[in-house]
Amino acid sequence: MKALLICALLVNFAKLCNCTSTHDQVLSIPVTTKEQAAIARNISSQNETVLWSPAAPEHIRAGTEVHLFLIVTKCICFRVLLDNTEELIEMQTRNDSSDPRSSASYYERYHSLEEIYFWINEMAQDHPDMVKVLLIGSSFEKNPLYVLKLSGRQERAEKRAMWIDCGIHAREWISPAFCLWFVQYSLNFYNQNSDITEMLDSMDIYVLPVMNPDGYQYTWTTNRMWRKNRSVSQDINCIGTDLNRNFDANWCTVGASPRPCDEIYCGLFPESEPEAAAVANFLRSHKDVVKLYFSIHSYGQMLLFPYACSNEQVPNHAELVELVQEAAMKIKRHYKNNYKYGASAETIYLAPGGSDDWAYNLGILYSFTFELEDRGRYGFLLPPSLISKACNEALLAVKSVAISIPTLQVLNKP
Ligand code: 9B3
Ligand code: ZN
Repeated sequence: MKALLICALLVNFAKLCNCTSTHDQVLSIPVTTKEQAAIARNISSQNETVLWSPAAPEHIRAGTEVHLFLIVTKCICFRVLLDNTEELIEMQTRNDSSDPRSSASYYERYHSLEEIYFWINEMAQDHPDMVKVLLIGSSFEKNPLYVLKLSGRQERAEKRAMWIDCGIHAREWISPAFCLWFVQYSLNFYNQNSDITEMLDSMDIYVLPVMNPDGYQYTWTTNRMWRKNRSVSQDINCIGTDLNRNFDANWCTVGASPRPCDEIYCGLFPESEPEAAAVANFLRSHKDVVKLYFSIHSYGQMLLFPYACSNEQVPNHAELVELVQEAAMKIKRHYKNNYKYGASAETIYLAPGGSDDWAYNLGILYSFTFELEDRGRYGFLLPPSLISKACNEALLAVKSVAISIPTLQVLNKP
């Protein structure tokens, strides 16, 4: 039934595209189940439709024949972006634990939450001199939040650190894939690649591969397009808070929603969610050492920095522009790909409660959100064959920014 409705809407839009027949239509929808009734209620509340029968959406029940008038007033063109989503999803979940965790091909696949936990264990076992696993908290459903602490072998008096989190948003699968890629690359290329060696010798690197484990698991089992965490709010009908609206940075103002059913629901209060609270507590207790913060999202190809929560410019705006501009130039040179860059509010949209803004206000003045590929075709469903390109260019950007931070460079002088 959902398919039928969407079908009907698409046929309508198809006509709109060339504008030869812009006539309105009335659909007759035989609603037979509760779920169908919910979908019909939802669609009949849109501006582009008028419910002819019954009189109001709340009267739609199983057994109701719904008559819906589709209003066609404007020309809207569209092209089909993806018409094989089921196939793509199947491809992405196939053989998730078949390759050895040390093989290159392991990093060119997506992995389930359970597999990522095995991977974390194995990294710590295989590299006891460079990797420690820290438990910083647990999710709403009591999944552990593990952070990998990577350290170079060089002893140094002054400890500095950098933080990377992945997987705040469940459906952005390239993000946890990047954290795995980053850890593997750092461990393999320490003492081989000069940037990685310099990074690990001048700072500890904390990596949280999946900030939203409940949501991530849910995208594997139930709904590939889930974004939020899985906490149950007061409103029994709707589940989940947007963790990137739950931090204490102009919390729940324009760009976030106080309604639990919305994708950008901000939660009951700042850090109401255990996942956000765990990250905030860890960073608060390490704020004197953490100089650099990265949060990895997709998609859109953007290198962003604060603020998202206000149109105000941060005091070191010009310096941050320089850092991401340099990184974007390197991506362009090496991978022929265009990344946009700038302050979030003007580059993407005004949005409060984000982790990077909160980290910035805590005093981490080099704070970034990176939006990785897709290049405009697959969206969240980036095929495994494109993981390596997406991760390599993001890695180049992280390295570029990290080795250019002045406070860290000073430490590298003998
Ligand atoms: C949003 C915020 Cl609140 C932020 N501080 N930085 C980036 C974004 C964009 C991401 C979001 O949460 O909507 C894009 Se997926
Ligand atoms: Zn995101």
